[in-house]
Amino acid sequence: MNLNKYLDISPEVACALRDDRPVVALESTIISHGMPYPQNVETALKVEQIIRDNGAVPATIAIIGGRLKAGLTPEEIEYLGKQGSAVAKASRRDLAVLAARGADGATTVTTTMIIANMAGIQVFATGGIGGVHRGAQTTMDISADLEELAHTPVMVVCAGAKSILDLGLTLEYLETHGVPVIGYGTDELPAFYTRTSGFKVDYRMDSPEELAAAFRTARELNLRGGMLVTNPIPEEYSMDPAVINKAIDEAVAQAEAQGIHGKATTPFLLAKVKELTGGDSLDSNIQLVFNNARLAARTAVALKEQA
Ligand code: PSU
Ligand code: MN
Repeated sequence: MNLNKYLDISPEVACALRDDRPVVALESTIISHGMPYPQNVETALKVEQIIRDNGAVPATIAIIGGRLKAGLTPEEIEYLGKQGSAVAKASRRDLAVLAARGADGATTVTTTMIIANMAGIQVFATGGIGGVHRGAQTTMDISADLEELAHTPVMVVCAGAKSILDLGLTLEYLETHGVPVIGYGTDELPAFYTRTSGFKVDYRMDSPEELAAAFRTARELNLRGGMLVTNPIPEEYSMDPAVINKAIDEAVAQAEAQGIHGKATTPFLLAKVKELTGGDSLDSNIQLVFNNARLAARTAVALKEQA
């Protein structure tokens, strides 16, 4: 366990790490910027329960009062959820400034990976990752999440990426940077709300044991970087591609018309898509996070069993 001066590991998470028991990291931007209150808090707490039910200890990650937190109390989760987008969305470039100022920050996939790795947590569950945005050929808008996956040895279990992004370019970027993209029970990259995207993943795997073995081998080979596990949304919650893609195209057009850029782009697009599809996309979003939490917990358990 790492005793970083800025890092606070909750007693429960510290105890699990000390005993070499499975732990799963969870991000907090999905709470503050990814879903409305109170569904965000309800979802975050339920996700923690699902991880426990599947044999692992949850560690929700955030920056609170400048402290890098691995493991939040329910009160801290409630606080972040209520604050919503008033909390800074913290990526790699924000981490030191927020910590130095004693400020709060909701961690993205990037900063959740960084803090998980500092704490000694290897598996992380979320909804969707950031990626290469449509039009990145000229805007150069590429999420820091991809760079982090290239460098930090954490397995990220997600439901693929939303087609607010250019999924083809996202895969190209990951290939260049040496990040394996695994499809769980599928050969195709899932597109968050839908199980298919038309793009192939690098490898298909069908059990938590298989995921754990690949990740463990990467560590034994001393390879830097993480592994991206893409887990399709359960069939019964998947959305009609025509409906969701129409909403996404509309959201992207509005972002462009309003000149939205930088860190505001992804939260803007997420909120617009939600607005345009009513509650349906929120329901799907919540269910796929639950599904990823289950797989991440089982994989964290398998990793410890193989150790
Ligand atoms: N995509 C989603 N839901 C999310 C995010 C992305 O479908 O909640 C959040 C995650 O925290 C992700 C971040 O790490 O947005 C990426 O932001 P950006 O594109 O600005 O790097
Ligand atoms: Mn960006």
